Amino acid sequence: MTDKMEAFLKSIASFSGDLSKMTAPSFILSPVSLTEYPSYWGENPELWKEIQQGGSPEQRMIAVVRWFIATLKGQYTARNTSMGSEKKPLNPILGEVFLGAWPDKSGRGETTLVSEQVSHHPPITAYCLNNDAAGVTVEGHSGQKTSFNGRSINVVQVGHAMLTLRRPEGEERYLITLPTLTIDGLWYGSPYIEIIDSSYIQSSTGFLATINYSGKGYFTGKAHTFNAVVNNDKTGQTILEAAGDWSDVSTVKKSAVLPPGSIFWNAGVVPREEIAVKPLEEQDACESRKVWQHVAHGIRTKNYELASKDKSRIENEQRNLRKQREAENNPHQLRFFDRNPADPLYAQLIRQCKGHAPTQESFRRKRA
Ligand code: HC3
Repeated sequence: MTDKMEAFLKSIASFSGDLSKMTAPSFILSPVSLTEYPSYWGENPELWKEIQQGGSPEQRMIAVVRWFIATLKGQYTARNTSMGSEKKPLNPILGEVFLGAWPDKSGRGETTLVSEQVSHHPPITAYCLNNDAAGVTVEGHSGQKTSFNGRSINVVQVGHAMLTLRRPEGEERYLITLPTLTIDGLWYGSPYIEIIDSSYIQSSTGFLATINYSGKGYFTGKAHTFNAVVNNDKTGQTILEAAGDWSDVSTVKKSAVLPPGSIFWNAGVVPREEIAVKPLEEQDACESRKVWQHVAHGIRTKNYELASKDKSRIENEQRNLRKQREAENNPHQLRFFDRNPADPLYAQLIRQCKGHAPTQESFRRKRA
């Protein structure tokens, strides 16, 4: 381990609060802002069509669970694949936005993403993905509470996602809670994520998916393992049990709808589709890649002096803007989202997700 890494670990050990604000060694820095991360929810657009095509509430619930499992590979392993290890993302500024889309292909329709930094302290990103052809919208927000236990970082995710499926007979909702992560491999200078504990998907159609995660421990265990059980709320009947590796292959263990032993999801054969974003010249000043263009360039070209100089410039401008707003009693206005301190839809569905600490508020895309 390098001296820099050792110094970094010592500083994490004595740090309490928001890890995203910590100075990390240069080799751990990512040129990507956290406002871009909601795009991981949209990288399998074909699966949205399949949700809508499900012929019964059971089939649609199973299709939602499959889509959710499919997103995990991108969410939690993408930086390892593209940059060699988990990295520290850029900490978005208040009002920073990330906009993009996955184009229409073979009639599946266009999927759009709007993501906005709705809070800086604590950092919270709100997002909305939409596909009119599939009749699917995913809205949510994401924040983190981090702690260090001497060996790994524990990240409790604050927030949730809500998938809305527009059907001829009315809307169906699927509340998705977010799993807890650990960041291991720090002592080897090669951080990676494992997902632990449980997360849930509760549908308004009366099904609860309980997804248990385990990973590669210090001595034993298999990386990226999950077991998902979907039960009917009223009858308690299990309509699906699926298990395997969320970043690779999983199979159906038990189901009233799918053949036991069949592949549930094979992350190895379906490539993740990256979002398309406007060229820099066409982006406005608040768009993420525009805000961070010099910092990102500095990190990519290992010009850390440039990166750090421009990062300080951005942070100073933010500090001044904050002071000015306070002095003028002119609070920041959200651009694309409404903050909803008590969402009744969320309150109704979260009750079923036993054991999950509820987050109070939600963010919904402003309607035109
Ligand atoms: C913990 C994390 C920031 C949050 C990232 C989240 C939870 C954001 C929402 C996405 O849907 C999923 C996701 C994936 C990765 C999570 C990041 C991993 C590392 C980063 C820390 C703040 C960085 C600090 C740790 C270290 C040592 C790598 O620098």
